[in-house]
Amino acid sequence: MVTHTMTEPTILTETHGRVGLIRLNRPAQLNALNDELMDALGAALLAFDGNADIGAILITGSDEAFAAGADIAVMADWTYMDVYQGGFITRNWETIRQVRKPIIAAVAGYAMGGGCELALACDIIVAAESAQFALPEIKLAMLPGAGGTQRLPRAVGKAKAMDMCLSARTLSAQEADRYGLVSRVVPDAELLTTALKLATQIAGYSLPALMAIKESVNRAHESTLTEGILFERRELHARFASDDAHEGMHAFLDKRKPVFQHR
Ligand code: CO8
Repeated sequence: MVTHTMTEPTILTETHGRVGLIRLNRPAQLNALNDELMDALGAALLAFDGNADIGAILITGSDEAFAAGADIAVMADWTYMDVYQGGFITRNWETIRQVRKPIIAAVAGYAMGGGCELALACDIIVAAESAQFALPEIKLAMLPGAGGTQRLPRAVGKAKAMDMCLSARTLSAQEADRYGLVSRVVPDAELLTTALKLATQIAGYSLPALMAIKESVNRAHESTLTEGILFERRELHARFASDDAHEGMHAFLDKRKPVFQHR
């Protein structure tokens, strides 16, 4: 299903089996992320997250741009009070953190500033060969303020993160792959089919197990090793309360395909 409104929508949503697909849709602005788009993106993410028929979410842009960053035209004259009292970023950029289902970013072309940060907030990044990743906010005398200074070093380490944040260095898809910023690189023509295939594969697994894995991996950044291992152990024990885990193990032993009920 494609969603249409009278004015051109800033995002388009479709479902493909158990995959919810969100396309960023401001082509004339290279998908620059304004409030309208971020509000719509947040609402679509929460709707898919709350939909029992969806197991994984895919976010993509156009062939030219995943997103060229926050909308500079909108921000140029904002004051401190505008952004502080308005809760800029917190208000609608952080919705993605609430999503418990796996989110895959399929990135072609520019992933700049907030576009790169949006991709970094996803769980898996599949990059087309044309993808370019940068945090160029320093050129505006700004800073990567949608999680970039925190998620990038966790992804690629301090050396590459400082280089990118302080010099505005752009990484090619191959460099991003080598440094650990992306999960896979594919030819541009195969981006969406590969990402959809991956999302479909993931969405076919047991949803509560996927959610537990996502939460556990994310916990690795939030805790000591001892605390993280304890969290993981609790999540593992909780799998034994799930019908799907028993079905998965018995199906293996019976040499048949498991039938998951997502519970
Ligand atoms: N915001 C608004 N409009 C944009 C943006 C943007 N981020 N990026 C591109 N556009 C618009 C251009 O203004 C242009 O519009 P028009 O046709 O009306 O002139 C159209 O998109 C096409 O862009 P270009 O003509 O520039 O296309 P090129 O192919 O020549 O260049 C680039 C593509 C290299 C991506 C270039 O557009 C560019 O450098 N864009 C800005 C990238 C950038 O600086 N991004 C970071 C923005 S700041 C940010 O994301 C912060 C995130 C959260 C923290 C908030 C603090 C800032």
